[in-house]
Amino acid sequence: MKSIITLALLHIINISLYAEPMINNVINRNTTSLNGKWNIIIDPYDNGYYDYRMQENPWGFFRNQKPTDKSDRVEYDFDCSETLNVPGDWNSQKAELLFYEGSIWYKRSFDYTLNNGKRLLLWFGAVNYRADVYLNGKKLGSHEGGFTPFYFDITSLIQDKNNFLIVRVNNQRHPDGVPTINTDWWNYGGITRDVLLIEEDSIFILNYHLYLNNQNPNLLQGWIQLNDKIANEKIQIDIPELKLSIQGKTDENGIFVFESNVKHLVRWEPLKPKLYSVFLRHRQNVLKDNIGFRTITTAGNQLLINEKPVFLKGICIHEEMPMRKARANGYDDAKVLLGWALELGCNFVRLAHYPHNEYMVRMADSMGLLVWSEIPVYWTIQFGNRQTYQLAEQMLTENIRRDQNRACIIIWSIGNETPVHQERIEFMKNLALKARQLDPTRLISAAMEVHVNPSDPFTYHVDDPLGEYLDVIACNEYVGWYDGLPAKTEKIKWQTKYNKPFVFSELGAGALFGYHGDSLTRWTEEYQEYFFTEQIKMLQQIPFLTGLSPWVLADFRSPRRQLPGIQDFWNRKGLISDQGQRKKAFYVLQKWYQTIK
Ligand code: GCB
Repeated sequence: MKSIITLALLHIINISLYAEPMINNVINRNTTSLNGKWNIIIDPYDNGYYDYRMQENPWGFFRNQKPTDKSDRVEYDFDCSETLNVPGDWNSQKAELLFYEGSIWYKRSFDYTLNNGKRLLLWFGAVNYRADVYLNGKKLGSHEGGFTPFYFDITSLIQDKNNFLIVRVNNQRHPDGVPTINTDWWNYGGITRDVLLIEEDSIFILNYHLYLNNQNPNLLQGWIQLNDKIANEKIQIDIPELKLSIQGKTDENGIFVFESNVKHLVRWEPLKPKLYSVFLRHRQNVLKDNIGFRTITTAGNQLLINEKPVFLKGICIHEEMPMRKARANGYDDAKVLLGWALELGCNFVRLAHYPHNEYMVRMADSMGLLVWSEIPVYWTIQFGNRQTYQLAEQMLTENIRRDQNRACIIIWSIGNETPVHQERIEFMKNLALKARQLDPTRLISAAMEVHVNPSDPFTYHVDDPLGEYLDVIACNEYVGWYDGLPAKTEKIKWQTKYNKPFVFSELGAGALFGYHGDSLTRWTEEYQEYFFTEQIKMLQQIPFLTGLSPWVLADFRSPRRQLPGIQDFWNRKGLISDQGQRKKAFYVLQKWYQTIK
């Protein structure tokens, strides 16, 4: 509870920090889609980018012009080149791109008539990993990070006809990247989420956050930010179902900060989600959103939603459609993945290990599934590198600013399994502080490691010093898979020095669907079933346990997982197979979850 109060104070002090130019709720804005087939040039040597003869105009040779002088590259022509679907990863679209890590140039032409006084933004839902964007021969900028949105203001460049948009997409892994070289998921490259043109007035509502005060559920609070620091602009918030209308004016930062008492509000609850239509008015424009309101607090190891303790019956999910062997995107995919979680009996999902697409979060909001949202600070990134830190902080900011109005999200996770040492503590501590500053209304966590003293091998401690800076203590454990056999769980005693909610953010074992044997034969469904049976017995003995999210909902693609005939580039810890079949362990967990109220 204490930490939440501190957060509220921080919020008051830092209100003027809401200055990052990040747009939200693009789904409900006036947009034109640039999705569809884009022409591509596969450029494994990055000739389009690095050429000492073309320093001044690296993009130039891809312009769709007749060669006019010797500097034009006659070998390349977008118009007769192949195409790829946008949104979409390239790996699943062409067999020869399955393992491709390098650059692909994407091109799309379009017409657009922009009326006087309007503003046009070019918005990308996500590009993995790096994007360099050029419009009509001018470089707009670059973006690093594969799972969050970004945009450019193209008002001054747009022309009525034949706009020529080029994006160099590069998915090479880098030691100083986030994530770094080594992960356990497929490095899907491409323009993996929507590309939209957003038309707005020159002054418009850029971003906002509406929430209930965690200590006083009758108090609605928040802020609305314009795209410019303009004072005295009238803002009105309407929630017709509550007969609520709040009016006010922006301050010198272009921000309207408000609070208002609310009566008879039906709160958003897990599995009973109530969303309100909210209308934000500025001048003659109205921006609509569907927002749920709830409180979240902690007391000792309890996690309370609307003052009621909740046990997190969770599952981890990768953003992948196993049957399509492709990145998941859109409402249909979200419905399948989250539908599986509901069938399993979950009230909670951990969206691992990076921000999932916005459809996923909106679907969780309307299904009533609580969400753990994470950034890809994973394993051994360069904790001592300032630029790497900046990158992680940028991803955190982009993630929070996109999703802060989704009631389903209760936890911002700042990373997964990061080794304990001083540089890393500094790095993670700063991320935790940043997350609180950006959103003082939610809990902060990270999936940490377990610590065992050789002198006492069966007492497992969760005592990572990072825990001081977190609201929820979470750790991954693999007793019975990487760590002994399933029966080892009987001997383990769990201890944590933190009096905070305690969650197992992962536990799991591999099994190939349809492979049967006895319960001690690895990779069989029976082993995985036995693993879950033993784990559940252990979990039931931990009085301070607040929840879990086993690893993982469905089998997922990973280059690390090669065992022929069993893995074949799939991590097999899914409770559901790559063809969507439920493995035996699925029913073990389902049965347990059904008994927990
Ligand atoms: C972990 C990682 C997860 C892996 C999993 C595994 O601890 O957090 O990304 O996929 O283990 O299967 O080993």
